[in-house]
Amino acid sequence: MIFSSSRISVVAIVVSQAVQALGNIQYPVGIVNAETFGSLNFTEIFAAYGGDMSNAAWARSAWNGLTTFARAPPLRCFGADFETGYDVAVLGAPFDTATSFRPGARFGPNGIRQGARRLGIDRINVPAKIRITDHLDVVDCGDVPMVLTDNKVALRQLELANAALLSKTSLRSYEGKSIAKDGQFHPRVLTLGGDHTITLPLLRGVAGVYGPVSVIHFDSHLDTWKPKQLVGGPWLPDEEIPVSHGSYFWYAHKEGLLAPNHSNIHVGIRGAINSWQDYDDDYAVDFIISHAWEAEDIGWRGIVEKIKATVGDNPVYISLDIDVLDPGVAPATGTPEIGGFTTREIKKILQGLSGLKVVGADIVEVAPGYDTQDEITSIAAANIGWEILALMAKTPLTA
Ligand SMILES: [Mn+2]
Repeated sequence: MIFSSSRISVVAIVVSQAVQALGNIQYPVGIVNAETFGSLNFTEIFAAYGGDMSNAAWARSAWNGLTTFARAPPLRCFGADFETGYDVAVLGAPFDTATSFRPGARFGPNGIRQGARRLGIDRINVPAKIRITDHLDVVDCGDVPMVLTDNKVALRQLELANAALLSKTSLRSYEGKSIAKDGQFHPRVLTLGGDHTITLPLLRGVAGVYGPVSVIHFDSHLDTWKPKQLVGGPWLPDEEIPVSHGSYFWYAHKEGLLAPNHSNIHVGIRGAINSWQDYDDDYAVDFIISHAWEAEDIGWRGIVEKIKATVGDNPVYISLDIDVLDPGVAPATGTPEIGGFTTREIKKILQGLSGLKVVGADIVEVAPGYDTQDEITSIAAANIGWEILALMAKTPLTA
């Protein structure tokens, strides 16, 4: 930051007056005076106290500095730092104008970052027995600027930003062949939403790089509704009905982004439906369903087995709606449903997915405005992101 010289002189006079007023009283911390003020070198001063003034160190503390996801280094991925290499990009998608009930998920990215302040990408995940930074260079790219006035344009902005990150080669490469269509190793993206509509442009990105992906969709709702079914509305004959946070998977299937033969799975489903036809329509877009009550009926082990049997050896995309958790542990979301997973259950299920080739992931529908004062939802969402990074760290994308 550059101060004008007149501002510096005004400040200098104020300091000088303060020094005079204090007279001979020696305050142990009073080291700035009119003589020293002009030559203060803040970089040197902080270095003497063990301060690292690099960009990477900016976000390395739990309670001061810049707030990034799990203290990942901040990076201008679309600007000055475009050439810098990394393995995983955390990306914010502040968008909530396609929700059917409570809006507010545009504040999700920074809510989740705030919830992640006590996490660290360089801290050890004890049950997973892994330190993410031993295996991956993770950066926080900040948020995609998404316009507030036109969903189509906003989603296109995200699609372009995501594709820009995926088009790079990752910092690390591995023995053997990559599962990417071009045989190269590309960065993976963990996106912080945003309402669930953002998953459509994100799936376009990974399907472009890896081909159709098996989606593991954690949610209380199916999100495979046909566009018209969800919104009804005033559409003219043949008019295109905009995508929403309940229909994006229908579009994804239509675009060929999902792996075929029912190799996609919803986990934690419990929302009410309008007709049993909804379940038939869901099956028609290549998903199978694991309901929330299976946590009791077959337990986390049974759910993990079901997921693994569904996705096989396919490239996997994890899309997690925070409403998969019970509103008792994650109330700050657009369409809460009682009877959801506990945070302990979701951690066991995610840790059970070790070995899957996770090509990308998103955490969506966190609307911090409805959160408790102690940020319970943001903390849950952040920890889920940290578990997903551990899965990425465990399994490189080799064929
Ligand atoms: Mn959803």
